[in-house]
Amino acid sequence: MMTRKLPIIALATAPGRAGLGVVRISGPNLLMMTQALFQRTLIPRHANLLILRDAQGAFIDQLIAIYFAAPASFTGEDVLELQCHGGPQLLELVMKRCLELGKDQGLVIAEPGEFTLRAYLNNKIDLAQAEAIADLIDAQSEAAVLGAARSLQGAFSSDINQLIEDITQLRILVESTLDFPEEEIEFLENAQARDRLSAVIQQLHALRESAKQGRILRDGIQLVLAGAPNVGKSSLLNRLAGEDVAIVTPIAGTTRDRVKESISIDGVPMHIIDTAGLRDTNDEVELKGIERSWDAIRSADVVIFLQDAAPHDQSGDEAALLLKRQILQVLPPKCPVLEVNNKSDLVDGAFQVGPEKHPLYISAKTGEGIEDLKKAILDLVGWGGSQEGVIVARRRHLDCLDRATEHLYKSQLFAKDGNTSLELFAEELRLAQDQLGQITGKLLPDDLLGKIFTQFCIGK
Ligand SMILES: Nc1nc2c(ncn2[C@@H]2O[C@H](COP(=O)(O)OP(=O)(O)OP(=O)(O)O)[C@@H](O)[C@H]2O)c(=O)[nH]1
Ligand SMILES: [Mg+2]
Repeated sequence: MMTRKLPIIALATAPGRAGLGVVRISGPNLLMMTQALFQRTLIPRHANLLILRDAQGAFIDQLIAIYFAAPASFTGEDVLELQCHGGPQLLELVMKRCLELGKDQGLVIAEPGEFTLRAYLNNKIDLAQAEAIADLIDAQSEAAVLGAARSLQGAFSSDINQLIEDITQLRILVESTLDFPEEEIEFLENAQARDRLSAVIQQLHALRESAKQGRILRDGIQLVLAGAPNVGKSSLLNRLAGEDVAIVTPIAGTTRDRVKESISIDGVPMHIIDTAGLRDTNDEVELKGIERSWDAIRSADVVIFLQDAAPHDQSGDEAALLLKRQILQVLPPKCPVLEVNNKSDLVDGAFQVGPEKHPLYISAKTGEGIEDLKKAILDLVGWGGSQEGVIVARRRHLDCLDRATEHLYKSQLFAKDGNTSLELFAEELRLAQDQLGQITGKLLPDDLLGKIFTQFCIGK
């Protein structure tokens, strides 16, 4: 897939019935194919109203064809877009006819992400922008759309490139000093190398923060509701979802399986998972459900540990404490647990509700405290609240930013040593730069490229 130059074709719109369906073809030279399809040469970038016929001359569809001549196209190759009527069978026929007529030139069905891959390989977009296209299409909230659009327009890439440029300047300084060892003595002071390095690290931190927000927007938060049976986990899910998704009864052990529902809090996608109440039981079905509860906790971004607010005896407190310890033991690293007391309506209002009060008191029944709970969840995951300027980012980007930061920290240490470690200082700068380059694809291990693009859908 990585190197093939054959023309490719795919349905660019979603499969199914619609007003329009768009078939897209990209290749090094499509003029002959358009000639064969429509018996004429198309004017580039014009909407051409044309009729497509099958091999016997029978009418298939009247469509709008737009021809983009290389390199002024999405992929950088010749591109032909056929805007047809959006019937699945009709589009099959259109594709079939194109494949027939393009056979001699080797026209094949595109692999997932292949159009975008070609755009990337032909330097139309960088890797972060290519990923932003997929993120824009998959965006689950308005904020995620805006964030992906910002990345696609190059906001993320230009921040990365600026950092790379700053590091390059530092490297040029160090390396020219290495070539003239007699000047080395004064280098670190004269060039204000340490200050400049600190400034780069600060900018990297800011970008990391923004990218972290962006990842939350892109992937959302896995929020797991866990606790003993009957504390009101399913009721809370229903309250947050605004509808009766899970069964609620006064019987302990009602929920046997995970129940998932996705909502959006302040534009942040939240995937809520209600779980079977955790307790010792001999019921085989319930045991299986409880195993799944633990699995959910193991892969959570945030766990709400729900308890019954009604006063209980000491044994109840001890059981809760034990359960909390067990949960803390299996949590993924850095996953926060929010302790929440439910059924506040059953307790006299002797406590105050507020995100700063722990544990938080809520009532899934009346809705009391739910807004504070939402705020507390967003705080816990580090959601800054402002979607202004957020760029959508991926785990891969965060990892690169983290590794770049590590290398800059190391170079900072070597800078402390003064001139004895100048070469190591320069080497760490180079490594940091490599990591940043991986984000935009300037420096990318080959296998990674394939991995990134095969996650796209066909037609992108
Ligand atoms: N008064 C009051 N009752 C509640 C509240 N939340 C839940 N309940 C009741 O508590 C009982 C158990 O609620 P569920 O939501 O099924 O509890 P659960 O934690 O999902 O229970 P399991 O699925 O068995 O683990 C039901 O009778 C609910 O109506 C609340 O805030 N106030
Ligand atoms: Mg339940």
